[in-house]
Amino acid sequence: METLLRIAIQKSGRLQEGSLDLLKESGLSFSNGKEQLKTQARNFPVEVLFLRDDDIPQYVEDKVADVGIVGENILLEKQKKNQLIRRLDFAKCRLSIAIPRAENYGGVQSLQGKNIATSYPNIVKNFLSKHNINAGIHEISGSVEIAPGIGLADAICDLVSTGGTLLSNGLKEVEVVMQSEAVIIATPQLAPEKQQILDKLLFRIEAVQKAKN
Ligand code: PRT
Ligand code: ZN
Repeated sequence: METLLRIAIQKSGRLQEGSLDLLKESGLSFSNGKEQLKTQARNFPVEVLFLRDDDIPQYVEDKVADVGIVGENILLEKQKKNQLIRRLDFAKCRLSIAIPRAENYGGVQSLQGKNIATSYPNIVKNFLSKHNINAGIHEISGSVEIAPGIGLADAICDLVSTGGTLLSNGLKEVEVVMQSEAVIIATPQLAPEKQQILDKLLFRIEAVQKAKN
């Protein structure tokens, strides 16, 4: 049986199109993607799995997928056995702390004793302990920006790209915790035949990236 490299990408959302475009621009052609949960390239030994981005690091750790495309924010948050192989130059954003616009901010120390709502508890925990801040973390999975307005938290930590969402929720960005973009992750040790396929794909991806810059 032919060895296939299994690549997990986001099923739908902000990473989906960029991920699929990258594979197509690298010369891979697919019969169809979106409705199927799995599709095989016609002209390259690659199989694509469509998953929720949050699940991809675990699938890669468990070797259900060999490689995945996720945001660096997800890679860092999930703390799985994943290797960062390459940054991909799309889905750029930052993970930032924001507070109500009317409030004064005197540096990270102002977060002492506050309650922070976020979908990224591990990243926030590390950030706070690095700065010796004791603050409560309130984990919520979506609509984080409304938390201060409804009295659920004093501050939030969420992804920002244009800043429009913060603005329309009466918040201001006060700390950038990390910068993020789409990245390729892989299991720490790929079988040699799979590594060969990945190397060939990475070579093509590099050519695509060079042509764009
Ligand atoms: O269903 P699934 O779990 O797969 O998708 P999801 O809803 O978790 O993720 P999705 O599709 O929203 O985002 C996927 C990835 O895109 C994120 O993990 C980031 O790596 C990246 N990305 C880039 C962003 C943004 N930019 C972004 N702006 N993800 C989310 N946002 C949201 C942000 O959470 C906030 O609500 O957009 C809003 C802010 O945008 P601005 O432009 O108003 O600042
Ligand atoms: Zn998600």
